[in-house]
Amino acid sequence: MTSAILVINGPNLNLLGTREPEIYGTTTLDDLKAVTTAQAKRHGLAADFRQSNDEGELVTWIQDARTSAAGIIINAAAYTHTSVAILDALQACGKPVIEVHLSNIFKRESFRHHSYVSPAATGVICGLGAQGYVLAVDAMADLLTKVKT
Ligand code: CA2
Repeated sequence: MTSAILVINGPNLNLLGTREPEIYGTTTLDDLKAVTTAQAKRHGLAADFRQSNDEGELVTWIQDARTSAAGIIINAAAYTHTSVAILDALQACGKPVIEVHLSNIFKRESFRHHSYVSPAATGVICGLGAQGYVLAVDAMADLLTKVKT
C-alpha cells in the first residue's frame, strides 16, 4: 500500500499571500506546501501537494487517489460550497478524507456555512490558517495507523 497523502487545493488558492491578507494571511501556497510536506515526513509519509482552478481536474485527482494515495486532505476552496461532483468523487474514493480551510467559514458569509465536502470527511479543520494543514496531516497519520492495525 502507498503511504502518500494527496493534498488537494481548489480554486484561487494559488493567489494566497498576494491578496486579501486580512482573511487568508500572508502565507503563500508554496509555504503551505513546505509545512505540509515537512509534517508528513515527520510521520514517515509523503505528501503529494496540488492546486487546481478546474473542478474536473480536482475530480480526476480524487478518482486517481483510489489507487495512488492512502488518504486525502482537501481544501476545495469555493467548490466546497457548490460541488456535488467533488462530494461524489470523495465518497466513491473509499479513502480517509480530512477537510481543511484556512479561514473560519462559520464566521463568514452564510453561503460558506454549508460544505458539500463535509459528509465525505472524517474530520474538518477550519480557522487555524496554515496550522490547520499541519494538524490535518497529524490527524491523517493517526487515521492511517488505525486503518493498518
Ligand atoms: O478558508 C478557506 O480555506 C477557504 O476554503 C478559501 C476559499 C473560500 O471560498 C472558502 O469559503 C474558504 C477561497 C480561496 C481563495 O483564496 C484567495 C487567496 C488570496 C486571494 C484571493 C483568494
